Amino acid sequence: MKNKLKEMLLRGEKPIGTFCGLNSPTAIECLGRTGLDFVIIDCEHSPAEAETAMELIRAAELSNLTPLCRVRDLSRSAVLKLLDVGARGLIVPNIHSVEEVQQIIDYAKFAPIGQRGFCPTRKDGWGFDTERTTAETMAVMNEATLLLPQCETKEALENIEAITAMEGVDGIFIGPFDLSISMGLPGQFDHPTMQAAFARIRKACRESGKFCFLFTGSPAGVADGFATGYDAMVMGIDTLLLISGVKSQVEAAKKAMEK
Ligand code: 3PY
Ligand code: MG
Repeated sequence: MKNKLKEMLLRGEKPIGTFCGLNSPTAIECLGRTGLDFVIIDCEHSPAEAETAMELIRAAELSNLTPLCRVRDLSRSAVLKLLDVGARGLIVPNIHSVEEVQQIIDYAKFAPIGQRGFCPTRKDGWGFDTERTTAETMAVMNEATLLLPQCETKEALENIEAITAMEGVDGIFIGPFDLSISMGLPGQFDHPTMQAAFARIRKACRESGKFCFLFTGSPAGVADGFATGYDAMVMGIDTLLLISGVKSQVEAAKKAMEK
């Protein structure tokens, strides 16, 4: 049970991922040929549910992309189903408090860290992948599964040091849009108050030995993010990448036609 993304993070490499909104296994296979390291199947903002996520996870595994999922809500089944179909990590949106994070840890991590429910499922080849005991599988899965609450509310920001210190939290995923909205500065990522918030989250992650992920819309944003000290960058959404890629080709074609 490997997690290529986690191995890259531990080696201090610079993994780049993107969100899936197309929800097509073929699109994931195409992404596997682009140099990306991981994909995030988005069950929050896209229509995908766990059944669709399973097919997309299969495609990602075949394409050497680490499959992460963003959960649709904070319910037990939302967390458990995505892990059972093979997500190698969960992004958890709209977090406010330590109590909410503890609930998510309880759902997502096996004992002794949490109270995740056990059943032979796709995650461990229905029990046929290895000769491991149940206890060994639980320990391996805890290790190979990244739990990344999002910091995207002002309440989560206020509690960020306590959240990053929690056992079971592997890192923080900053949602710049929702955080800026929650702080009354929609989309103003360069505002000094936002920059101070981002720095506070990075510091909390660094001091507790946790990974810090940031979402950005552009290649320049990826380079800036790594230069600033983020551990992983998420560049856009496959839908947007499709539109901008085709749009620039159409524009280039029209320009060439003028010659
Ligand atoms: C946000 O910016 O709010 C996000 O959740 C990015 O995915
Ligand atoms: Mg968000």
